[in-house]
Amino acid sequence: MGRPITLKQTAEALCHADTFAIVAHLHPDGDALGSALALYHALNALQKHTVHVFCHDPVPEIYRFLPGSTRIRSEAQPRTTYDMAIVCDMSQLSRAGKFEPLIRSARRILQVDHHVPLERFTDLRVVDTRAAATAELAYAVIRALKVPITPEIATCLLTGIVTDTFSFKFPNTTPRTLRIASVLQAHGADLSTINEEVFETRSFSAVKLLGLALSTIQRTPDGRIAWVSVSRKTFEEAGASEDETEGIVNFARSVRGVEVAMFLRETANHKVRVSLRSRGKVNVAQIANRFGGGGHENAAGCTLETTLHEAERLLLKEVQAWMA
Ligand SMILES: [Mn+2]
Repeated sequence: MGRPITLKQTAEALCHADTFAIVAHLHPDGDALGSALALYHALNALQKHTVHVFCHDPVPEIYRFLPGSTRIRSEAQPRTTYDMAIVCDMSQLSRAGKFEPLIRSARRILQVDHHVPLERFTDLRVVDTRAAATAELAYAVIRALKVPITPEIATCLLTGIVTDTFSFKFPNTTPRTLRIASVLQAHGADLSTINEEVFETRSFSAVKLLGLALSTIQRTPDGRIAWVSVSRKTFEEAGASEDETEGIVNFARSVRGVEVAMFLRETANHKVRVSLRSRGKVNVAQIANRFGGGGHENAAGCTLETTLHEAERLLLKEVQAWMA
């Protein structure tokens, strides 16, 4: 498909378009929302005619502090053809949920992403798997547009970086990550407030769920795989919703000797969503891909259409095969 697109060409394509649909992936995280909203603010600064932001799911409570979060639309839209759709933090268009047709009908599509590529749906791509967060790439795009970094943009982008690096603790944090973060802080993003909002503020039901979830922890006899499972019953007991499970997988990962951690939860429509984390050599993106999912080497996810118990069995078998 020809040579990779440069940031300059990306900026030109953005300048030529006048109506935009920015789409974050379903079950959004701070990186998807932060990147999408930063681009939203930047395009508004360029006085574009229409800039809409979409996400299949409502914005989780912990990300409602993001400037512009109330502008995110999750209702299906009447048929409109946008000059450009910008897809943030997703490697497959199916991750856009109900907004996939809206993206496909746009005149051009720009992909801004750092996942292992799974599907090639556009020629206009700012994709780099070495970036810790899509927010790093959104930052590069905004710089190429020569839009000033306002405190709003800085807050959105730094939230993306903080979310995906687990506050600079994951090995995806690079010198470039820290350089960008320092620029964002200098432009008005408040690092301690972001950490407080994303990691240190939970609802009562989320903490209750955390306790119930952690009591289910199991590990293999060799201690290299640990997992936590949450059934519908447990969600009901805690009075918690599916978007209140953020970070639970990291507790399983933190157990000494664990190389692969899994977090399984039963969804309302009786599927099983799985988060995978690894420490060391195991590439969990490849494991997730076996089940139709994807992600990064050390953090990935997938959804299985089966029971919780069967999902545990299938995943364990797959992870053990990869570790053998
Ligand atoms: Mn991301």
